[in-house]
Amino acid sequence: MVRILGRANSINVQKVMWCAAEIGLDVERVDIGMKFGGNDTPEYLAKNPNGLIPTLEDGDFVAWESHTIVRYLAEKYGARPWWPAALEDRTRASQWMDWYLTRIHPPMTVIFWNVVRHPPEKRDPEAVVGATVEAAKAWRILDDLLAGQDYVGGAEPSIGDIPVGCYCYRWFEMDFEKPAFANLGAWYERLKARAPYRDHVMLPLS
Ligand SMILES: N[C@@H](CCC(=O)N[C@@H](CS)C(=O)NCC(=O)O)C(=O)O
Repeated sequence: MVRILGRANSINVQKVMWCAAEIGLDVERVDIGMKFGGNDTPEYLAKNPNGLIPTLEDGDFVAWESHTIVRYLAEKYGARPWWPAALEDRTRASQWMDWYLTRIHPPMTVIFWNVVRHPPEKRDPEAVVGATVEAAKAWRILDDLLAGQDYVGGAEPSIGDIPVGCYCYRWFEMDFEKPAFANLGAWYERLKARAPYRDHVMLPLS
């Protein structure tokens, strides 16, 4: 059985678990990271020298980097629409996965740590304000796109929805002042209608 090493409240583990559930793949997830520890042992570092989660084990094959794992699972075990049939559609999906890394992740991680994860005395409200401006510039791009289509790759969901869809939950559910995005909100409602998204992404933020 495929094993995913990583705690359930990690956004990077959530991407992989959501993907596995959408393609109907049973995986075993092992709690590793933060309060569970286990990611700094020689045994873990031999699998993932970054000491980060998630790590995939599929028989003897080991891989890390959540987006790489999502692509691997969708290509090996999935089918369309999650792994699009046409190269152009897969490339479009991949584009939004890379866009997450360069445009959405940097400001959203600042917001997350300063609204949720840092203890109150360590939170920096100014940093949240600045990061919200940056995040909103990026979300605006996706909001504009979603005015004309239901999912980031077009009419059907795909792996392209997965990373940004995970941050969409955090954007809407974290308690901080933010601009409204109607199309993004409608897409969020479509994601919320999916049991795999509710089961693996919509977990209490911690
Ligand atoms: N680019 C990596 C980032 C991995 C990463 O930063 N993981 C975080 C959790 S979201 C981590 O391992 N933190 C240390 C820990 O949980 O102990 C990926 O997408 O897999």
